Amino acid sequence: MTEPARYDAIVIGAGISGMYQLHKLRALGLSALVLEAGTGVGGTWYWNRYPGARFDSESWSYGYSFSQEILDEWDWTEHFSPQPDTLRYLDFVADKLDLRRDIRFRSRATAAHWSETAREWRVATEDGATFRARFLVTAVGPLSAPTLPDIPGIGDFRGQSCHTARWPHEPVDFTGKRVAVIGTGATGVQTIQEVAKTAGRLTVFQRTPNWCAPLLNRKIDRDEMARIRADYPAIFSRCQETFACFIHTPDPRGTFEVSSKEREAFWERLYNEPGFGIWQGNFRDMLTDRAANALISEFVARKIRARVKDPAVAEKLIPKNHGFGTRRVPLETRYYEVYNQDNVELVDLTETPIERITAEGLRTSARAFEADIIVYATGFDAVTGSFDRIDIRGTEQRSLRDRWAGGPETFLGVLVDAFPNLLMLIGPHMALGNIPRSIEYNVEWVSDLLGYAATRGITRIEAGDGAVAEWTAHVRSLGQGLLSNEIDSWMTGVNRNVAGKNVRIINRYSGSAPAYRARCEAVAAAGYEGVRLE
Ligand code: NA7
Repeated sequence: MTEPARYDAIVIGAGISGMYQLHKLRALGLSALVLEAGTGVGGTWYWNRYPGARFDSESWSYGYSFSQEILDEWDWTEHFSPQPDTLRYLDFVADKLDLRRDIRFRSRATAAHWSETAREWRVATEDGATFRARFLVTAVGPLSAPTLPDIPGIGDFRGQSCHTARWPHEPVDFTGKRVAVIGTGATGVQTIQEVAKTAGRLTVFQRTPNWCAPLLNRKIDRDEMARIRADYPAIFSRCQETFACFIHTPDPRGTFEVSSKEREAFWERLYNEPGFGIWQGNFRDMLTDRAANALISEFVARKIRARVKDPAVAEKLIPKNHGFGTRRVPLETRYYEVYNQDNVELVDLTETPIERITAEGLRTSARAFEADIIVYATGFDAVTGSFDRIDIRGTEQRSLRDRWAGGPETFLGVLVDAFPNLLMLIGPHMALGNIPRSIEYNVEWVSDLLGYAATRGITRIEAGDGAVAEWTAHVRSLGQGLLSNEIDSWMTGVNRNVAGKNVRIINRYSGSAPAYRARCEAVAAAGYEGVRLE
């Protein structure tokens, strides 16, 4: 019997965070192995190949900022990059940094167990392999465990069916086909507006409408790319200062501090600007003051009514159980106009729920729908789901899944006590804004900690007494008073397709990114106060 190969660190996931983490581990002189379930790099952008998938962040604010060479050599061609280009970008980065030689593809991690005696993690993959490492870094992503709807008969359908996050690598042709799309989140919206262009008949099955706003994407030509490149230092320093690392940040004014004329003009401007400005750059009280939120919601409702010809359909598309911005705002390109097309029908599942999937299509309480293709845009077991799918066991074989059954508990979103040498990237309790900006900070903080440990002969890192309780209480208190925590969504940890995920929890940090970084800096500056280093 030979012992499994041993590394200084194992990273689970070769998406944006795992790729950068590998690069940083090498720079520290540590041996590293990345385990990746897919056949290529890219994580989210590898898996989500559905038609219409693209950024809602400005491309030039989203890419890696750490390498001047990458910034110099990569040209973005659209302000909001489509998935195939983004995947090409991540492949380019993997080539540039020569990452693939330390990535084991087709390797889904199924278990990770801590051995106190060996002071190491043992990680098993689906294909039966085992690896050992002093440190385990999870780079599994907050939106990477897709969930199919809990509807009877899902295996009975005889046509083609696919979850958007498990899209085939070969293109799917919708031309003239009868297509059913279930789900109207950010993914559903992008899919629907694309499929509607060619489908013979598209039926959208909507349970909860979302407040969508225009994306206003444009191409980037060479001259504009040159200007963007010259502007990179300013762009990235702006992203460091904003609330959620976007180029947009809340307006310091309150909704009622301006006249109704000024307010209307401001919203009109935001609605006609590209990107998340209307969500991330709106009045500062939009997500905390009910009256303010009701006003912006009414503004967006008016836009929807103006864009959808049939007033009854428009009303179905206007959310009634939550205000604008309290769930993730899908950005759209002529999404509402899709419902003016003769080949598109909207089915409101609150009136007529789906009873079952059948061999020919699906059946609601009102009637049967035949389909050639069913698209499940039904989302993810978010934030903790990708951890739950791995049997992670810390000291005394305690399970992380059990530990987090009542909601995640962490220190800085990076460490959990009783799970020594486990370091999480973009885990629970992290801010989820313009995510690569948070990823870079997260990876650099973790790498600094590992470097600190390496130079001091530290072989065991664990959140100290009280640190997890204090940070968890802090994260929970930040969530108080936020209207977004009063509605079910992946942001509140609710997914009714997953057993035990029907209660709202605080799973993400809702303070500002600068405040988060300040706390992490203070911890590091005090010799990693709150972390037990042995
Ligand atoms: P979301 O935003 O979680 O959306 C999932 C959608 O699927 C949503 O409209 C759900 O309705 C719907 N859904 C889920 N289960 C069912 C069942 N059983 N029946 C009918 N409809 C269902 O996921 P996305 O992939 O769109 O986006 C996730 C994030 O990834 C996104 O915000 C980006 O940041 C990237 P519901 O609202 O639950 O009533």
